[in-house]
Amino acid sequence: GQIVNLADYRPTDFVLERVDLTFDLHPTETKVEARLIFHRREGTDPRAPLVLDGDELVLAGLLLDQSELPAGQYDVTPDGLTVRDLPESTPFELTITTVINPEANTQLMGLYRTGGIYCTQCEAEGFRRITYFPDRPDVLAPYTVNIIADKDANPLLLSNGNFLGGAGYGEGKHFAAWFDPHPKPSYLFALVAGDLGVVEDTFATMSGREVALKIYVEHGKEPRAAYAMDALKRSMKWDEERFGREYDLDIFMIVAVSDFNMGAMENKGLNVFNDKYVLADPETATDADYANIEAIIAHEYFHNWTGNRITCRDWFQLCLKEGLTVYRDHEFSADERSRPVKRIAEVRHLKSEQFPEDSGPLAHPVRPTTYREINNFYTTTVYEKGSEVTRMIATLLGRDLFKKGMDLYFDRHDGQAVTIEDFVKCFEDASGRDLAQFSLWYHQAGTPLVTASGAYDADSKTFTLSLEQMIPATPGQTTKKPMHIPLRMALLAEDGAAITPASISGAELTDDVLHLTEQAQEVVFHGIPSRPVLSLNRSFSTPINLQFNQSAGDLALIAHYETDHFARWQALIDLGLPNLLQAVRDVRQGIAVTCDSAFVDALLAAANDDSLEPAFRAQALALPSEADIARELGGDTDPDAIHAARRAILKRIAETGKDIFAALYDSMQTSGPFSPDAASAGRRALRNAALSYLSQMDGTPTRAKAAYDAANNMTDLSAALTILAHQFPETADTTAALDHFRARFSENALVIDKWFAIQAGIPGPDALGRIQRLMEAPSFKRSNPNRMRSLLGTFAFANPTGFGRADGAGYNFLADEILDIDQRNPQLAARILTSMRSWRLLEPVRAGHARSALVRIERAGGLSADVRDIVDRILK
Ligand code: B3K
Ligand code: ZN
Repeated sequence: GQIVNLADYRPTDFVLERVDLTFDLHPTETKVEARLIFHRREGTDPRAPLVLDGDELVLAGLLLDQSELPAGQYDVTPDGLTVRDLPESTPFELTITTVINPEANTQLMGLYRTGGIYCTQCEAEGFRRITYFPDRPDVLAPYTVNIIADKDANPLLLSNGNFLGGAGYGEGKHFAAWFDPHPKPSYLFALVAGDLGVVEDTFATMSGREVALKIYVEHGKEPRAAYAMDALKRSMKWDEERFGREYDLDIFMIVAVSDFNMGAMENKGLNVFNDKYVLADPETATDADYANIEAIIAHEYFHNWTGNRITCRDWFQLCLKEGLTVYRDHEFSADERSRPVKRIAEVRHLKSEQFPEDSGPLAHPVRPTTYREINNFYTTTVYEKGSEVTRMIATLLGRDLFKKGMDLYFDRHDGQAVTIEDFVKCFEDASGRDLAQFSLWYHQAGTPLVTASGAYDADSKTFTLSLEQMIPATPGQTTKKPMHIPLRMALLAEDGAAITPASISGAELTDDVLHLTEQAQEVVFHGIPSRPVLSLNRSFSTPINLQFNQSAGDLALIAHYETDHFARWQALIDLGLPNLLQAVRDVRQGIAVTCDSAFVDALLAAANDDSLEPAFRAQALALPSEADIARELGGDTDPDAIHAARRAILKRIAETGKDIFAALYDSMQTSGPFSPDAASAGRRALRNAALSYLSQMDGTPTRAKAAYDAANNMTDLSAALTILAHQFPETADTTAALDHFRARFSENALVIDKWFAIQAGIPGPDALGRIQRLMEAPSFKRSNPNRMRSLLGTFAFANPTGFGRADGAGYNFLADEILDIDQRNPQLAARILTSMRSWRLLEPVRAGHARSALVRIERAGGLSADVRDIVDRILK
């Protein structure tokens, strides 16, 4: 890949007016005729050639205004087509015929085959694998699409927009025509053809239009699409109520496919989904699966306005649609479920995925200024930190002004391809607030470190808070400016009551938001009658690392009294972390692990507090992961020591809380028919957390085995199986349960993915051998991304002791696999390779092994641009 720089952006020389595509589908030789009407953009060089992108295309015909083009007037290269001597001022029509091979398309970009159907994935640069085209997001046009295909094999012919009509075509073929009136960039193009079952419904929009809703799945799987349909209707309603956004076509379709590089794709009117995020029933889907389906259905639907109606000027602006749409889907889930529990889950995810990215070799700004391979920028920074930045705008402006800014954005930019600057300007104009400093959140990479310390003076009745911010250096950015950091806060009295200061100096305070804008700031709260306990960064109002040495007593008080339940959870984590970190040091020195009883007591008090929702209590019981602990330690990672230390703390909690856990295990049982609602899911989560602790205490698989046998839904079944496999590997009970599970669900690929993932996560040095044996299983399909992610992805991302085996065999194995996958599916290979991004934090011996494995990848011949980009940056 060539380096692409934001600074080099300029509009195209030609304006695309209309696109007319005809597909004659064939598994190995699909013919695509593209009729493109262009005119030269006013004010551009009248001799400039038309340069179109292309990738792995065979050009079979080229006409200008219906006449053959002389060979001298165009050039074809491996990455494009250049046409010269085009009309100066009149529109012209270019007719391009290409031949492509969907069957051979293992990259899953462009037009490919999966499970016997034709499907497309065009974002970011897949459309150029279909025809020669100005394949960039700022080229918008209405599309007409004609699809011709064998009728028996492909009764269904779908594309974007509204259905125009269809008819027989002779020789057993038929055709269908679609028209999408909304000008769109090529990355939103979609085509699906094949034989699928359908679930149908309708939605009446707020202005009274009826929209046909269709979800297409493999025949026989229709009942498993009911929840997705329900989530879709709720999303449509929510977007009308919360953002005033109405759907804009006669039909909205979702197609579920089993081979897909990511979660789903928001193509206009025709979303294509990884079937993992569509199909669910109680027997085969966990509560987490249901929640993911709801969130992803919502996310892709919300893109219709944030992404499709208003799109990105260039790929540097990716967070314009992704950060904003993630924010919208987070808000949707918070409204549909429990806001604090949702926030806890978001922050856990942000800290475990985005924080490591932002502190390692792959760190980049939310709005980057340079890339080599755009596929590698669909990152947790662009998505999740991008969402956090949007959330902070909402926090700074307050609900009403934020809404005013969003309305202005929809109004001002509908139908356009715009930039982050355009987006931010809408909030400045709506609120009158200067967001220049705030915008650094888009441009400066790295997680800010905020250091806080407080001092109470009883004589003057003042509480002084000293705040300092530091933005760490990141690749390409050594010096940083101070940012605008909105910290929600509360002051609590010893009895937990809120203290309202008489006045404050040294910082702006709006509602409960304290504005840190300088590198260092001293904030004085006046009229404080007694020593306050400060709850800082409530609801995680800003994505920072906070260094604030609060006493265990203060944290316990927050954990007990804060009205913001996120802050309660955070206080419990902050109570626990020092114990976990000390335990790691103790294990490494061969000393017995101890644990502060203030932490265990606070944790058990929360677990046992019936006034709290069960889902919250389950979150409280879920200790930071081994990777989280490694991150907090900040280097010299010894995965075995971390594992042993965490286990020791878990055991201590289990023993102290055994009566509580036993009682919870009984009382949290749900009765009646299964319901995936958040409250029932919370009860199951708490019950299974209790089961896990009880099993730790028992030290035998008996209880988990009984739970496995009694389970009547996938949440409980997979929880019990995970406890068996991870706590009691290779026991007779575990082996029997794994065999039973495989046999029972052998026909269901998504459940077999769980079977692979659970085993890939079994800790310890035997993991690698297990992975290698599992890869020999008949059900292991290398061409299926879900299967690869469930086995290799889980091993590399979520099994620190197995993958990080001291002899380096795990890293070496992964290097071989990456090189192999890269031959077929570079995007997948590059994604799995990012699991090695934190290699420099390992203790020296492991770091050496990891480095050699990476160097081996770097030196291998024939790397894709995707893997080349990641490995170069990780090693730099
Ligand atoms: N926009 C797609 C992601 C496309 C990834 C391309 N490599 C799904 C989403 O974010 O909604
Ligand atoms: Zn998205």
